[in-house]
Amino acid sequence: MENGFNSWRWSVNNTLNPGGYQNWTLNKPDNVNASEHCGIMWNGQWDDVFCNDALPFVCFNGSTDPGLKNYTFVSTNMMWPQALSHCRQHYTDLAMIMDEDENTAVASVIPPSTAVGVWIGLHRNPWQWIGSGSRFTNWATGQPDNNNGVEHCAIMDADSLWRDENCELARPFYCRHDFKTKVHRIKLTLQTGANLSDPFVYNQIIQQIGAKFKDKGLADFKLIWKPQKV
Ligand SMILES: [Ca+2]
Ligand SMILES: [Ca+2]
Repeated sequence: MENGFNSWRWSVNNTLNPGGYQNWTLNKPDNVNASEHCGIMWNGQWDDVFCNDALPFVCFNGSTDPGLKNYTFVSTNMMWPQALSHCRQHYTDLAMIMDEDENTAVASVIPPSTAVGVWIGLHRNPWQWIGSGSRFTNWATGQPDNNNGVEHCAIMDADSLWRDENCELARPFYCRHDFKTKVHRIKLTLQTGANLSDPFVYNQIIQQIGAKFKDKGLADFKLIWKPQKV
């Protein structure tokens, strides 16, 4: 539950626990096969597992403040995203746990006969672009695999495909440069009998105006023309 942008957080407010309480099983979370991004309670402690596993879950009604939650066990097996929707539809959200008392309260609503882990509201976004909300990915087959549990940064190979790698390896890198775009509007009056809505005529005029711009030494521009009848 660190402050990193892809750290574990609670679904109800998508934020970290300000009090810092956590109750992971020893050596968890371990993100096996780089595919464990949702949290369960198992024997009163937490583990990260595959979000598409179908499991029972615990919802809560109440406030995000400690001690103000009523927990409810739902025995229907669902994947984490469906369990989240169910809790939000019928209760406040998937279980949020702020301290030891709340952890005990969640554990106490899970029937002792439950032989599997139980979803709680823990989740994380494993990969994010720094400084961008882009969701585009281009992973190589089998990647990311978090090999040896230490691959938390991404590289692009000569085949343009991505692989997760150890962040401490020294490698060449790409930087990002944002180009500023300027928009200019020019009003032209044409006297012509041609049909200006004809795509052929449209392209002819764009090409001729573009050629004039190039004659004047302009290199990087895009022309858009909107005919208006007078
Ligand atoms: Ca795990
Ligand atoms: Ca890898």
